[in-house]
Order: sequence, then structure tokens, then C-alpha cells
Amino acid sequence: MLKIDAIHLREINMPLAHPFETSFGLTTARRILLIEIESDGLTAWGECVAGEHPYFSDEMIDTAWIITETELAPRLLDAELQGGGSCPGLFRQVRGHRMAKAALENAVWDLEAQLEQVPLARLLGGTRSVIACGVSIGIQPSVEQLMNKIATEIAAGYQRIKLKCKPGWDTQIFEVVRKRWPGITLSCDANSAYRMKDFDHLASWDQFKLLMIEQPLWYDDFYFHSMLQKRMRTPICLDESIRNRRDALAAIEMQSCRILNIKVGRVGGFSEAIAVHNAAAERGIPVWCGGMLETGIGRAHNIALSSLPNFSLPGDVSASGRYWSHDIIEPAVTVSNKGEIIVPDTAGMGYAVRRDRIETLTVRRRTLRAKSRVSA
Ligand code: OSB
Ligand code: MG
Repeated sequence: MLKIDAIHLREINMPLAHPFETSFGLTTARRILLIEIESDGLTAWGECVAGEHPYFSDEMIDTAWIITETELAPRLLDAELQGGGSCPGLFRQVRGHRMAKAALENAVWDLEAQLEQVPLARLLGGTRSVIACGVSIGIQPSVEQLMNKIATEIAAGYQRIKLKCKPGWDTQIFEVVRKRWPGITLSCDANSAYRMKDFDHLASWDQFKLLMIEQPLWYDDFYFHSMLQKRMRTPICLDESIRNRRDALAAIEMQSCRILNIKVGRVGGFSEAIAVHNAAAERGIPVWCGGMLETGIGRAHNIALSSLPNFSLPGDVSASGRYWSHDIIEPAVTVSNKGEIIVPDTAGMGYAVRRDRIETLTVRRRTLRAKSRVSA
């Protein structure tokens, strides 16, 4: 049995090394909620991937903070846990707020891995010793800058290039990129920027031999994606729409997609991420690990998750240096010239947390402690 003695919430502010633009907006700096839990002298971390605004999903850092402080953390402090797998049951009464739940649950898995003295990847059921990496390239100020970025990432060894797109930054872009690099593994992510009137336009992208088109339509849709998938050879991949295992089953059953993006924050924690992974594996649907511009803590957790067997396509898990001039873990995450990250084989998440840097970046904090327990 495991008990949590204290939960520390903190917000850190970190400027991105390069601004990141999607169809829903431009991000130049991240406000990130970090969770630190203490149990019997051990310390473990979780990162909340909720954004600065409720644009990717309905959560944002400020809603995650208040739900964690007022609802989730008190439940965790009151509980006796087996491990990370106990969290979904504990949090069930609270509807939604999956990114807030995931930050706490993932910290508990991290703690469990330290207690059991096993790598987090193994505790989750991971089997891979290296993971395949791709990059997500934001909408750029000019075509020239996009071409330079792609050239840099290909030279670095990344195995798949994903281009963020939106109306006006799509067909012409794919044309010039395919002309220069006919053979690279290329995909795109629209973050829900298209509607039914765009079906012919989207279907015309079959000519570009994309590995997949990620979330072209509404963020909460399965039905119209299945209509679109019927008209396209290119696989659709769902990201925003998939909140849990049942959503994955519905999307697969309806043929709304042929590939799934799993983000541990979007589905509410490692337990549900594993459940989505397994449901997809049993039905022959490949998955890959998405990214949310994480610091090293979230990145280390993504690496562990990506080591599960059905993560068979390159993920959006890339080197720390693409996001941060100084990451908050040590060593920073690096990618080999074959586009791979080595899965750590030491106990816990396999990276040390740079508490000194976190202190410097912290702009607010709050500590919640367990009521003093009477020992038997
Ligand atoms: O849709 O995958 C997405 C970043 C923020 C929000 C949503 C998404 C993304 C990315 C970047 O594509 C992935 C990464 O490099 O972390
Ligand atoms: Mg996406």
C-alpha cells in the first residue's frame, strides 16, 4: 500500500526556443503546471499538458490548477493506493478534466516505478529499447523558412515529417515539399481546421501519398470523419476526438480513422493510454505517441509510453533542444542520427529533475499535505 504525504503544484513559465503555430494559434512561451508528489521520502513528478488557452481541448492550465487543488489532490491524499492504476477509480466522480487527472496519475506511476526499482517503461508494459521519432513542424512565416526547417530535421535523422496545415497553408505547401522530397515519410495535422464543404479539397491530397491526415474535421467528431475516410485512400488519424478507450472503439468500428494518436494527457493518464493502446492493437490499428510541447518531465513519460509494442509509427517525441534552450531534466532528451531515442533502463523515469532550474522558472506554487495519520 502506498500513501501520498504531500502534493506540490507549481506553475513554471518557459519560453519556447522556436514559436509554434497551429491552425488554432501561435505559442511562444508555455505556462506549465508541474506536479510533485512525496511519499515516504521519495519524490515523483507529473506534467500537465493543458495549454495556455482552451483551444486544443476544453482544458487549460488554470482549470487544471483549480480542479487539481480542490478536487483531485485531496482525493489522492486521502487514499491508500496500489499504484498508478488506482487513480482512475479515485478520480471517477470528477467528470472530464483528463489532463489534470493525468498529471497526478502519471506522477503516481513514476513513484511506483521508483518503489519497485523498475524502469517506468517496463512498469507500463513497454518492450522496446529504442523508439522511432518524428517531428511536428508548425505553420511558418514563409515557404522558404518551412523548407529550411524540413531540411534541418531530415538531416538530423527524424523518420517522419508532420506539417501543421490550415486552409491557405496546405495543397501548395504539400506540392513544393513533395517536389523537393518525393520519398520522405510525410503527414499533416489540421487540428480540426476543415468542414464538410472542404471534402473534395481534402480528398485531392491522396496525390501526395501522405502517411496520414491528422484530425481534419471537428475536434469532437467521429461520424463525418468516417464519411471522409470512405472517400480517401490516405489514412485518417484521430487525435482530439479520442478521449478514452470507448472513443477508440467507436472510431475504429465506424472506420473514422485507420491510425490513432495517443496523448497520455488527452486520455486522462497512463491507465487509459494503455487501454487505448491495447484496444487498437487487438484490432490491428497502429498507434503513435503525440506531443504537447512538453518539458523533459512529460517527454520522459512519453518515451516510456512509446516503448509499448503497438507504438509502431514514429511519434511526435523529439529532442529537448527543439523546444527548450535548457530543459528541466538531465540529461536532455537527444535523438540519434537514425531518428531514435533510447528508452532509459534505470529505475523510475530515467532522467534526473533539475530542481534548481524549476525553482528559477516557478511563478506560483501551492502545497497540500495529508492529514496527519495515526500509525497503528
Ligand atoms: O495536435 O499534435 C497536436 C502541439 C500542441 C498542441 C497540439 C499538437 C501539437 C503538436 C506538437 O503537434 C507536438 C510536439 O512536438 O510536441
Ligand atoms: Mg494533433
